[in-house]
Amino acid sequence: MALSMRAVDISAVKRPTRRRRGRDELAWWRDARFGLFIHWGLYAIPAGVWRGKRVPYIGEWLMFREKIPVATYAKLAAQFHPRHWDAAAIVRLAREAGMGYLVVTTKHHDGFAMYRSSVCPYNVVDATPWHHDPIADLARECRRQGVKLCFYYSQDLDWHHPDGAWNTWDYPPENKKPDRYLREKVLPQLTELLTHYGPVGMIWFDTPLTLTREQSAAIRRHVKRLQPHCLVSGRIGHGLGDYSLPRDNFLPPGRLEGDWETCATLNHTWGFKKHDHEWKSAANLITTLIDLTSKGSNYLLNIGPDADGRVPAPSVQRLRAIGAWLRVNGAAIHGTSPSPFRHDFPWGRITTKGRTLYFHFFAKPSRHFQLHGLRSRVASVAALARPHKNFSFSQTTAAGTRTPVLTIDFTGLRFTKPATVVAVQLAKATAVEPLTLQQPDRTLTFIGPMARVGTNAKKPEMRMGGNGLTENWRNTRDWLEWRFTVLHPGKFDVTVVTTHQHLEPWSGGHTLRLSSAGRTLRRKTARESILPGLRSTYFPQIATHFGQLSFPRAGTYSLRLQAEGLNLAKKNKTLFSDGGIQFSEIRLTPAE
Ligand code: FHN
Repeated sequence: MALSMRAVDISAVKRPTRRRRGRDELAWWRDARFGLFIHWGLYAIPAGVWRGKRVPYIGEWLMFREKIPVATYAKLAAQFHPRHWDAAAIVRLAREAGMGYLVVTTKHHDGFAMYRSSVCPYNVVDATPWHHDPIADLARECRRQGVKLCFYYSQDLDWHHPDGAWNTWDYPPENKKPDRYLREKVLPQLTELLTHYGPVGMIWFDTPLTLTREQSAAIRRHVKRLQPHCLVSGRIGHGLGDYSLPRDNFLPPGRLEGDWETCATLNHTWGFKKHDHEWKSAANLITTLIDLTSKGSNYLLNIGPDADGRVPAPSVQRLRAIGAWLRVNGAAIHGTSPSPFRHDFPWGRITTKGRTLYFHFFAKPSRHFQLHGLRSRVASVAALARPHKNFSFSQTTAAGTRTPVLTIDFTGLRFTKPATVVAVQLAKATAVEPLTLQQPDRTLTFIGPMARVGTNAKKPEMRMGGNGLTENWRNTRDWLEWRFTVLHPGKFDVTVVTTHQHLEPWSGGHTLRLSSAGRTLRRKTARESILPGLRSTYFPQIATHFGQLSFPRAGTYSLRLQAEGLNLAKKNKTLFSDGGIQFSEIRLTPAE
């Protein structure tokens, strides 16, 4: 398939994977919440530079970007002799970071096996002067140090095998026989991986772009036949995974249903690139871990060792910083369940374990902190780091509504950056208000997953994607509608936020009609500003100001958002985007 990589991130699964397995098979993975991704292969040698030129895009895609012939790229193997490879140190680093599993590239899209393979001599033992199997080292160390071993395997894209997908510069597409590639390479290599290294936690399949449902199902069956408890990642395609994956580096707008994992980079690349120095801060990574955990998503965070096997120092520092935070606050992450609320809070996030709610504050809470919507009775409140000091609290009902309000007196709370955790013990099981609620800072945020999808047609065409964004919103018949509670009446500025993957075109210029409290606002979505925050890094949150709405009294209202005119430019439709309205949220902020 000819494709310009300029506009493509090949990370998505088109349809979220349904939860298919019993809870037990996923239990270790859900408990871990946090894992280490390792992208290591021949691409670490050029490290993003080819024939003296810096090659844009992620490092492991260099062969594709430069259309390097197989015979030329394969010569890199002769230079692969990593003097500093230390599997024990890498597994120790994962443990120190508080990670419970590790996913290592056994074969990436370049087709080079990073383990001893008798299926194909294009592997690290036979083709390099190192003659060594690093996957065997990792398997041994994972066993010894108690980290679950998982394998990344590129089942679809393979630029080395004549029948693998997407190398059309060496091998004309019309001659390709994908079944032969599966028979000759994929299935026998999976047999090796699942029979030579002991129990494998998961095969992390990736980029399901050309394989049919039958082919993906055959791969899944093969894995389960060899190791019935081995999980299969969502990117096996066709909804056949044991859990779902959104696109790389994606942070959902609210809590997700089912099992999810976001994989993410520490800088921008997966495979080592010597010029990529844009490292995310430790604070950014810790708050991302909290955010994802509160939404029911695991966090798989990547390192890309260099050609000598060294993990870049900034990666090590950041993973250790996350570990230091988790040593104090790990109880609020590991083994937790998502927030009982579907929406985010302006002050932080919530995770849960049994009858404990963990409030993760991203800034020091005000002395009289308030939470709207918790129906359960609270038994006690204490900081996780200092469990002996209890904070006093009260539970009341907001005037004019039946919304419960919890007030905590945080006098004496020591706030530590980037996040301080407070454990709120409930007297009984958790119960919360299901509607969108005005927050104590008076803002209101309407997210897709809390909306009802309505239509003037027989059936809506628009869907709410499992990752919390709208899909196929390409008509004027469907709408989103929310019921919500206003506690503090007044006038509000209304902002509609849409999004896109940053390498792809943004689909804007849609005329939307927003109606609530007897008023209708109309605007064309325009890139007026980009909201600051973690989510905007890879999926810019594009804000269009829609005007103002007033709510005269406290109570329950409804709000509807519908398209009146669509801009369905062809260029906005890509492999991963339907080109329609990519709705993220509506924000109401007090106007005065
Ligand atoms: O194409 C790959 C990419 O190289 C990298 O392995 C990421 C990790 O999620 N997966 C694909 C892109 O989504």
